[in-house]
Amino acid sequence: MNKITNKVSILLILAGVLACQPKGPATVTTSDAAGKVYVAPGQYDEFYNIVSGGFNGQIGVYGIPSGRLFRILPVFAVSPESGYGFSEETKPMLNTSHGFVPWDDLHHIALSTTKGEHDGRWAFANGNNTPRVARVSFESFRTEEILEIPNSGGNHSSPFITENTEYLVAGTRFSIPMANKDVPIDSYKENFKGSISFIKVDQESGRMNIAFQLRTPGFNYDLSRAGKGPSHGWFFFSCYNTEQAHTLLEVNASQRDKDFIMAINWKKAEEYIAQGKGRVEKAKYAHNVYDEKTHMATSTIKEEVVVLDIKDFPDIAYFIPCPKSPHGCDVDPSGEYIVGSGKLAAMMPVFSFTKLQNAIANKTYDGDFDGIPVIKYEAALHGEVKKPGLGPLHTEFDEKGNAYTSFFVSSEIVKWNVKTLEVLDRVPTYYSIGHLSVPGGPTSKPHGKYVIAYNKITKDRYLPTGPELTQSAQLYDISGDKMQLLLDFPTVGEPHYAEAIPASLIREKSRKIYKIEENENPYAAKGEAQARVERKGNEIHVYMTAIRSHLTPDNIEGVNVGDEVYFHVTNLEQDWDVPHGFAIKGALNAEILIMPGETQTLKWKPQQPGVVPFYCTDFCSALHQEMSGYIRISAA
Ligand code: CUK
Ligand code: CUA
Repeated sequence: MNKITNKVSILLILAGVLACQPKGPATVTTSDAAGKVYVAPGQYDEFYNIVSGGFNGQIGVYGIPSGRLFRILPVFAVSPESGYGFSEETKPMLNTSHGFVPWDDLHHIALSTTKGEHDGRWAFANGNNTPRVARVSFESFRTEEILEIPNSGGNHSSPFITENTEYLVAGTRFSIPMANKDVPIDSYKENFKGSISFIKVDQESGRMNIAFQLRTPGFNYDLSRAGKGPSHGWFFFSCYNTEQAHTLLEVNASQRDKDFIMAINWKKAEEYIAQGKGRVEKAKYAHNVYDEKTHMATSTIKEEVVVLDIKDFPDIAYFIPCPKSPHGCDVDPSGEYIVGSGKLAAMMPVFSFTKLQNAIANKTYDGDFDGIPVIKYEAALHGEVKKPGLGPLHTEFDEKGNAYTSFFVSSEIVKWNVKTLEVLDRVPTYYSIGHLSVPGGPTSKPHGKYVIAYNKITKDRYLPTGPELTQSAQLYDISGDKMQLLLDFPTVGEPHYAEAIPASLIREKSRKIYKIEENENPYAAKGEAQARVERKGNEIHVYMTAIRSHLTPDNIEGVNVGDEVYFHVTNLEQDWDVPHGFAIKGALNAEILIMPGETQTLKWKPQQPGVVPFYCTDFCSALHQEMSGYIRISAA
């Protein structure tokens, strides 16, 4: 065992020890802490917390400081609760070049910004597994767009946004042979490449389009952040496995003393693309859009991407050495400092954007990698945070020049000063924190009142529920010099990244009314007079309306075994918060849920003769139980 693998083993053992022997203090329930998280009945929380659901494939919406769960937004996973992925209108959202993929592993959230500040327009999220990014609207609180990412394997360095949401950036975690080439795995160094997609975001509609992809060396790309303020126009990526190992069995990927932070001048890349220097490559990927007017999703398969090979352009990319397997790569609110969190390193380097620019101007290089300049470590270094903790992962910031870094192995949050690099405070987390979030923490305008820890292990913190314990978050007050633990709250799914945003930016716009007269769904029945049943061959189309407290039509006959029945249910309500549901016995799909003014369709293939009841599934009035009907099925 060499020295390095030794070190890795020690870290892993330490992590194991911590996980097995949780130690106190387990509680901090002072009335002071309770008062700070208490949101009186009928009152609102100050922040929305938009939290990744990890392998649940969804996003959780919580209130801060109360930690109350408001909503689960399905993104990459079907949702029986809302009918997402079950209704005919939403099924295309989960289409990919591989077909219908109703699950994914959602890690990161990016809330849209303007001039580096949260603007409350959209949330973006990544699907790691079948590489995708999604856009959720804060008006509809619904996934409105999903874009598959070609040439990507494990879409982890994603999605991160530029200062004005010009681009959403998605970097591949695994390098792979491009264009699905069938090559021996041990030809890694020769054939495997990285790929980073720059996805243009339309500022009006939010629609995403892959503007270009950068072809990069065969590393693993873990996380990234855009520059802001002085560093606007740049993007920084943490890279590990710069050894380009294709098996991790011998901890191959951690042999080097330093890996890299890759600095990309995306404004330059944009110029080359505008000059037509990109090369068009074949690549299949799905682009799915939910239309607000028709209330329907459509999926389009696209065939091409434009590629720039960074090694062919001398002034797009630079490598900064960063010890050791950097995970998080975070930019402070001023845009000057870039924090590299080497998860196997004993200190944390902080780089200076000004110094990086000087190093580039003076060519203060330490050779190159594959033709791409490697900046001299010291030339870009602002300084190192010494012995901060074990296993640094992610850093967020407050507005007073402080940084908060999560340490997975030593299970703590450490507060330090970005300029002086002095460690100011540390608090334990229970246990093994992954990401953390300060409201506005990744933006140029943080609201440094709280930091929220998203933990990997919850041993002994909650009532046990079998071997699978709840996932969990913890809320800390950071308004004073010392951090104070206020609250534990469970989360649904494994929380990776999350962002918290002032509620005032979202609250009012989300009270959206879909006007029935603007409903352009071709199957809408915009009043009870339009409710009807039509036969087209063996298809039965039921144009149904729902309003408190009846479904129309509520007695349907003339349907045979072998017919395909489409229930197009239009919710005629114009009170913005009165959805109706619809379900029928034996349908392979779940229920559907129809928002006021909308139309959603449930498809059903009756298998046997008889009379089958259907009903509204969402309690909507005192006569909710009466919102039902019968359909008669006759032998074919
Ligand atoms: S990763 Cu989960 S702790 Cu996928 Cu953002 Cu760092
Ligand atoms: Cu409509 Cu219950």
